[in-house]
Amino acid sequence: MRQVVFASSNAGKIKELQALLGEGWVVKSAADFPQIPEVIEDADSFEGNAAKKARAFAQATVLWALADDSGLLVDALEGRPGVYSARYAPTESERIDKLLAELKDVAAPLRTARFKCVLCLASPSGKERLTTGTCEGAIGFERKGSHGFGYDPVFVLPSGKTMSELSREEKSALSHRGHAFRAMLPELLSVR
Ligand code: ITT
Repeated sequence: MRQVVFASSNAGKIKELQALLGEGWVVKSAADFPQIPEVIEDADSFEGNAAKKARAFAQATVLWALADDSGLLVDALEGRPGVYSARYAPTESERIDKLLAELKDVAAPLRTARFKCVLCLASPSGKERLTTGTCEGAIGFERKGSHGFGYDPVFVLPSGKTMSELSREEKSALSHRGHAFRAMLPELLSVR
């Protein structure tokens, strides 16, 4: 069986990546390696943070490591929260409340936004590969749906549904993470 460690503590991301990988893999995550210190995400780009997380886990575990650095870029906020999406407010619910409050006077046509995901696959011997995926949408005025995680309940797709109204399979077919993952597949299949 192929083995990979997800350099992530985000349960939502881990579930989505695990489903995308499918059968035939032994998948570990940060929870299996409590001795590895938390990686400080101090790069100013998704690419920099993804590479930092993947490199740290590949070196510490001597396994291939896959890291995901992602976030929400809102046009009316000049790209914020961006790389700071996880740190925009203390909890998921407070992050959505803060986003809706910041956009309260912004009309529907100006609420455009996108999710971005950068994946980094790093080998224990120091090889690294980065892929990127984006997903276009807009920020709604209220939460809708019960699936997914993070900003999904207020991220409205061109279909009019929020990301939270999609099943995991439907989300992965069009999401930033799904696109970045499919671009990474050839490299993942070379993992032994
Ligand atoms: P790890 O670094 O441990 O992987 P994290 O949550 O700190 O977990 P990031 O620094 O990459 O991860 O922050 C990404 C944040 O962007 C995440 O916490 C969500 O708030 C948001 N986000 C990313 N992908 C998302 C998605 O598919 N749906 C909703 N929100 C998402």
